[in-house]
Parts: sequence; C-alpha cells; structure tokens
Amino acid sequence: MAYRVAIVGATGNVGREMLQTLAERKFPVSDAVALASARSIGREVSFGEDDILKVQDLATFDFKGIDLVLSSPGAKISAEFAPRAARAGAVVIDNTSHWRMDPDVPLVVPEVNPNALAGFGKKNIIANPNCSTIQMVVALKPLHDAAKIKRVVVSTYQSVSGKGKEAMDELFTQTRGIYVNDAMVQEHFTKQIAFNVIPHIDNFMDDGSTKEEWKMVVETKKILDPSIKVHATCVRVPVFIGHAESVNVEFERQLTADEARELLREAPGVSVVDHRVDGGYVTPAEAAGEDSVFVSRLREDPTIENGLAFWCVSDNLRKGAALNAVQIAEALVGRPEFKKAKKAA
Ligand code: 2RA
Repeated sequence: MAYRVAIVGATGNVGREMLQTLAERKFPVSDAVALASARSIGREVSFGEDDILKVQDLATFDFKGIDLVLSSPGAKISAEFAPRAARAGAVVIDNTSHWRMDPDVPLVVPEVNPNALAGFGKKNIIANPNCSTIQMVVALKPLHDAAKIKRVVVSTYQSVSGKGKEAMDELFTQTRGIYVNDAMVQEHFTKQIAFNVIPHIDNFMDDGSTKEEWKMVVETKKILDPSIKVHATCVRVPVFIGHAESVNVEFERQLTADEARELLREAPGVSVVDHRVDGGYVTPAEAAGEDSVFVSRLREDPTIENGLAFWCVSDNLRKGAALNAVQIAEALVGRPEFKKAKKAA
C-alpha cells in the first residue's frame, strides 16, 4: 500500500529534509504534495533524485484524500491548519511546539515510546518532540530501563539550523563580515553569533528559564517518565548543523560507565563512539547528515550517588526533526489502529 503525503512548510530546513528522508527511506508514497504559505507558491522543491514538486498554497489546500501530513510550518500556522487536515481524514505528524503537551496528542520518539501512537485517533495529530529532547531521550531510555533515572542536568550546544535558514545565513554573513571588516548584521539572534555562544533559545519564562529549557523538562516527562526531574540550560553555538549535549544523570541504583556503554551499544538509534584518546568522541561536524544519536565521553560522576555523565550529538534536522517524523509515519502505518481507521474511511 502507498500513501498520499503532504509536506507542510516544504521550503523550510525541516520540510526539505522531510522530503529527502521520505525518499531515502523509500517510504511508500503514491503522491507527494508540497505546501507552504502564499509567498512560496510556485517555488520548486526536490523529492528524491528525480521529482520536483511545485509548492501549493497551504491556506486554500483541500486535504481530502491525503493520508499523512508531515508538517513543520511554525506553531501558529500548525494550530490553524492541523485540525482542518485532521477533519479531512489525514493524520498530521507535526514538528512544531503547538501540540506537544496536548494530553490528546501522542508525543513520540519511536525508539522510546512507540506504543503512545495508539492514541493518535483522538485528534488525528501526533507531535514530534523538540530536537534537543529527542536525542537526549533516545540515549536515556536504555539507561532508565536498567537503573531508573531520578534526575538529569543537561547543557545543550545547539546549532543555528534549529532556528531556520535565515539564522544559518546570519552565522555565515557575520563570520565572513568579521574577516573582511564589514558592518555586523544582527537580525535573528539577540547577540552576535559568529565566534560567540548565546545562552538563550526561545522566549524567557517567568521563572527565568527559557521555553527551550522548559520543553526539555516537560517533554522528557511526557515521553519517558513523569517522575524524572530535569534541569536544562540551552545554548546556541556557531555551528551550522548538529546539536550537542552534556548530560549528567542521577540513578536510583548504581550503573557503571562500562554497563552504560554496553546498554547503549545495544540500544536502537544509538551509536557509541567512546575511546579515551584524542578524537575518540563525536562532534556535530561528524554527526551532520547521519541518523544516529552518538554517545561519547561516558564516565561515572563521583560527586553524587549513582551519578553518570556523557556527551551526546545528533543531526538536529534529521533525528531531531525530519527523520523522527518519518520514523513515526513508518511505525504508524504498520499499526492495526491506523489500518482499521483507513479501512473505515
Ligand atoms: C532550536 N529547538 O534549535 C529548536 C528547533 N526545534 O532552536
């Protein structure tokens, strides 16, 4: 069976990666439709090696007959269009923050909580978690199953592609400008991003944390276990693609670094690269374009009881967004609830 698939936000960083990932993984697509806001109508996007799709207007598109929507258009747009697509019978897999904490919307990382997909029919919407949450929970899941996590303290090093194409251009322009002595252009970041780091991603909340940090807290609880305490500091770094995280975990029982390494080696979606020599770890430049969550620098933390620290890196546009969405689609179409809903339609 093949499916009619619409990509919403098809001209953005994640939308283009979704098209690429669908083609690479040979997801059974009978018909692909590229949708975006009115200003992108008529632009062309590639789908696989041979197909070019002309972008159509999201505002007027009729979703009748579409089976699946993969979307990454911005939270406000998603709030408006997703229920419209769902009413027309499509299942929306949405990458924005709008639906993630809705109790009637599953928030899914297929390696971690695939069974949450059973609830997709409540709204016909499934949420894709935030990029920084996805890579962390993929690495935490096998460790939590083995030794039950009490608390996580994480610091992120997030690439500019998480903020979109214009943000990538700003890093490029500022870097070049510094070398050739051009005036500094600063539109998309609150401070200079070239040759700098910025401890601020998304809006500030009343308690002094940022929304990106809040997302890591509440999404980890929803996906993995509500009893896990998470404290996050999210930082933007002058890297184009690939988010890195320094993760410190406190468990209920002791888990040695060797045990953790063995568990992670067996875990789906994880690649362990952990050699205690120069270069024996993975950096964002090496993770870009790859599907895995890479775990390095595993070591016990003797400053707390049952403490463990590690470094993890992943391509934020792939596992952090497009790949996770396509994996959700793959898992969904294999589920009996989905097949039953399709038959009844
Ligand atoms: C970022 N978390 O990196 C966002 C993207 N979802 O800014």
